[in-house]
Amino acid sequence: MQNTSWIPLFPEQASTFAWQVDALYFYLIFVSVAFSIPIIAAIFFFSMKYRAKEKYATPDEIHGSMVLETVWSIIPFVISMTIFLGGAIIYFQQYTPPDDAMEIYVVGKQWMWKVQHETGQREINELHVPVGRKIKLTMTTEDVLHDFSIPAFRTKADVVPGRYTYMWFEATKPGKYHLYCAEYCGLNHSGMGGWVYVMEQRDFDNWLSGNVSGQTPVEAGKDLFQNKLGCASCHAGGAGQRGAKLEGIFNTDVKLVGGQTVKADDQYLRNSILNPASQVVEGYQPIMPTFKGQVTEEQLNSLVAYIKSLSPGAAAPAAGAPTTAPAMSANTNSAAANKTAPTKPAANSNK
Ligand code: HEC
Ligand SMILES: [Cu+2]
Repeated sequence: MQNTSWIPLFPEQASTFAWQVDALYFYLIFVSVAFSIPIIAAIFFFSMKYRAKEKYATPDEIHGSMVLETVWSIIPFVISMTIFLGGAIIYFQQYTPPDDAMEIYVVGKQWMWKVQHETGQREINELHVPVGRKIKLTMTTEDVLHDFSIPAFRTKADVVPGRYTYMWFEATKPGKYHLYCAEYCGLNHSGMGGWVYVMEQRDFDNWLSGNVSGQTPVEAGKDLFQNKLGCASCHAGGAGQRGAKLEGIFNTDVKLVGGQTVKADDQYLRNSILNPASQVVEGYQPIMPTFKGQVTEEQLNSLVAYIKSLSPGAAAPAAGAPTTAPAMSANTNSAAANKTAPTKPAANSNK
């Protein structure tokens, strides 16, 4: 959406974070100005008042003032603490994704953003989200460091090779907002951007239904797990099971050989697939082969999503979310059926 302010110094405010970040920023500007102006005025005033009237005059000595020292220590202390608190509160909010967020996977790659929705839709350099819903992005990259940045939402986060980083936001206004890579990542870094489309829930549902594109991450993960990568040959239940139990482990504590305990979060699952020998589960032999180099980041996301789906209580908070999409993705192999299912796109479509 176009910036309509008369001096376009700031991007639009389009998320719940935006006013907070701006308020903090204006407060910093206010504090800087409120100190700079009196200091500059005092420099001029004193240079006039105390200018040398006679050469080699001996000025009066000053022996210090307890009151003055105390005042000019305490006031700046209080001010800097307000700045610290403001920053800390916003930081913790932004970097603590809520549990009930809708999850979307993002993979950075020189020089594009690949996005996958839980319902299977994929997009490149575009991100469609519904307005007024909490959205959590789980992000990683196939090559170098990138940084996912949406100025209108006042949020950005590094996207780091070999691990997951997270970002969350809640868009407040339908519209089209710039999306950037904010970390220099090579020749076409400046072209690594796109658009975030914030839509009314109804329009978003229509968009989802018009874009059914194959497997959901969980389905893709299941396929990899059972057929393509042969994980099931060790991990399927039954008498011959050689691999650790995966059902219900997400977000629980796992005991490792050596007595250590780790939490089975996304990072741990990811690492268990890439470097199984580095964290061996207690009671098992380190026989699991590494899958490093054999799976792409997107496949890894799918495997992790699938393993998470084996722990229904702990994962998949989006299941209860108000969207018709999961029902529609059930008949993915019938695109025609999907086209006719939903009502006509709303007149105020924001695309
Ligand atoms: C050769 C048998 C074998 C294969 C094939 C195998 N695993 Fe494993 N896996 C194991 C064993 C044994 C463990 C427990 C010891 C360890 O942590 O390395 C394990 C542990 C794990 C863990 C950690 C489980 C926990 O309870 O903390 C995950 C996650 C996992 N495997 C996923 C996979 C995935 C995904 C694949 C396929 C890409 C796969 N495994 C293929 C044998 C296997
Ligand atoms: Cu980049």
